[in-house]
Amino acid sequence: MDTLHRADFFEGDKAVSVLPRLPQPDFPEHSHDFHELVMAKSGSGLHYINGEPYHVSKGSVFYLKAGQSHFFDRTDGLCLTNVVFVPEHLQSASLLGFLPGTPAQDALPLNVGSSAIDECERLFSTIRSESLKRDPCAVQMVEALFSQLIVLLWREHRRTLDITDGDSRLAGLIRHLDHHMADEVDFAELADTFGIPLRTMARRMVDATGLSPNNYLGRVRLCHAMRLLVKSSDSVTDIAFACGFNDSNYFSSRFHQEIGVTPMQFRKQQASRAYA
Ligand code: RM4
Ligand code: NI
Repeated sequence: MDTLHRADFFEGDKAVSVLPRLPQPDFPEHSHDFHELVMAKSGSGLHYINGEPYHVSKGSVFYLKAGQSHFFDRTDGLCLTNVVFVPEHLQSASLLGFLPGTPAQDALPLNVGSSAIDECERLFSTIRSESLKRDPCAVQMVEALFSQLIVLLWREHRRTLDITDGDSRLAGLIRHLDHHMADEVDFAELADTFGIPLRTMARRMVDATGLSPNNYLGRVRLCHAMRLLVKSSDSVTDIAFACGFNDSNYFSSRFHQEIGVTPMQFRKQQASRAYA
């Protein structure tokens, strides 16, 4: 597997670099000797981090530390921006404590709302133009802007936990699906619980996740199934049930349709990958 090196991605003595991927082209699994914040702007796909799949769509933010491996799969118009940085070179590295845990620590990716995405975009383009400046203050400016980005993400993370906010009600519903994917899901009931009219829920789900409510639920279930196939030795039938499928054959055929291999083949592939 490739390791990307800091020498190839930073301007001068800058500790931060903004790399737009509009769209993200196919890129093989790799790790870095720097840290990478990935923020999706539009489209959707699967983001594998250390072999574990996560749904990615507008507003998903992932924090990858040096040494973690990742790649994207089943992308559909996925556009994102990478903010890469070298913590040892930052003067304000203590700020990094504000970033939520990485998926490897079992935290779900962070999600930010539309107005925060716009604010991030503005910061991205200022960081890019400052990166090209040669005066000594540009290094400070890039770091100051990067600090703003971290604070913005931290505040946004706190905001999405506040379920009285309109945007956050949808975020709450999505979080609920993420955590209760094994249960039978009644969308009308959920719409009611989260105070979102059923008619607008579907539209807002497509807007937020790039997928219809049912397809999103299917994706969360498949991602969980992939994790269980790799991490446990449970039977395919047990895994199907643990992920909310009540028919193991239906589960296997959906899995094949989405991932291109059967659950057992997937388990074998991943096992041989681990020893490669
Ligand atoms: C690639 C891809 C990778 C990133 C490099 C710098 O296109 O986005 O994740 O590490 O760029
Ligand atoms: Ni990368």
